[in-house]
Amino acid sequence: MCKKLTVPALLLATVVLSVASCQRKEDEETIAVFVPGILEGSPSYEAMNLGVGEAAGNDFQVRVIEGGFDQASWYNSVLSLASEGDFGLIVTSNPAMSEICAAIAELFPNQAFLVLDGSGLGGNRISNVVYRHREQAFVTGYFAGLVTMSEELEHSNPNLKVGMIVGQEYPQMMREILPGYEAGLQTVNPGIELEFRVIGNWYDAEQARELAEGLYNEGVDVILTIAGGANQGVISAAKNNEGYVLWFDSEGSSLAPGIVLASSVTRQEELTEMLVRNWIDGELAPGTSMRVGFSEGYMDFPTENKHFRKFVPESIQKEMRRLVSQFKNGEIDLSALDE
Ligand code: RBF
Repeated sequence: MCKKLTVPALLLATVVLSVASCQRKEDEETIAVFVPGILEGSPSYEAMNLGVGEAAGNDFQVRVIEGGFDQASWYNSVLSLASEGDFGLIVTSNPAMSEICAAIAELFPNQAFLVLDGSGLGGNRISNVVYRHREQAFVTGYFAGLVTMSEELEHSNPNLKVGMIVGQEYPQMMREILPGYEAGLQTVNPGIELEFRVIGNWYDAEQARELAEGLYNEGVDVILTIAGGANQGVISAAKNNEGYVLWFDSEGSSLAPGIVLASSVTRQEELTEMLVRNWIDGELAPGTSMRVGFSEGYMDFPTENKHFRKFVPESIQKEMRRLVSQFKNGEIDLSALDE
């Protein structure tokens, strides 16, 4: 039974432990992290995994299950996790997982689910976080526009051509990320052309490299890559062709300073940690769906990063600081387009 206790600091650790076990039953103390793909190289999955680990600490066991790239198998994999009944909470991330988890939650109403980077189509049994990807992509597109227009950046050429390489087409990509990126580019200059390429999976770095080589050879100077493990191929092509790369979801500039010029990040690790802690405290209500972006503090375009300050011309830095603060303080709001 849970009691309120006032104790000296010395006993605090014991109390924290006993409070935690009050709040969740013993048989619920295992958390499953279902990775729809593989962990390595996928920014949003790595961040989710770190966030779960931080919230779980030593009190909760975490089992990480990599679902692999056969997307048709994910439903059955999660179904078997839920039917095992060993997991108090199943955590996962990507927009396709909302509906999969919602369907399984109908069959196992006592199973808690947390879907990060979800679609919002999760019904009222699962907890869902939806990112405002349109604004994330708009800010990235605006920056790409400034890069391709720049006369100061060494590898920016006179063509007004920008690239984007993605793992696959899916509703959030086609309805929010691609149009958001394009709108950002065209706000800088309506004459900028976008070359969009799809790899067809989230792992083939060699194919990503070939696609990126092709784009750089056509006169593209900067490419946004959203391709999980295949992102590495875009970096290789940029190195061989004196091109620039933009990163999505996590901070990527340290992977290739001066080549990965900027990143638009989500605070997926912090959000996961916070929401898993809420679950531990018995406060993660099923059916909650948060929609978050810059103004809620869960999205950013880090302009104070050391590589950004070193490699991006001062005038572009200044313009990006202005744009980012307009998103943060709500002066620019694209959310009406998402409804
Ligand atoms: N992003 C990755 O980084 N790696 C992946 O393996 C991956 N697989 C995905 C599979 C599906 C079916 C969908 C809809 C998205 C996937 N994403 C993946 C994209 C990711 O969830 C997110 O939308 C993008 O990273 C943009 O924020």
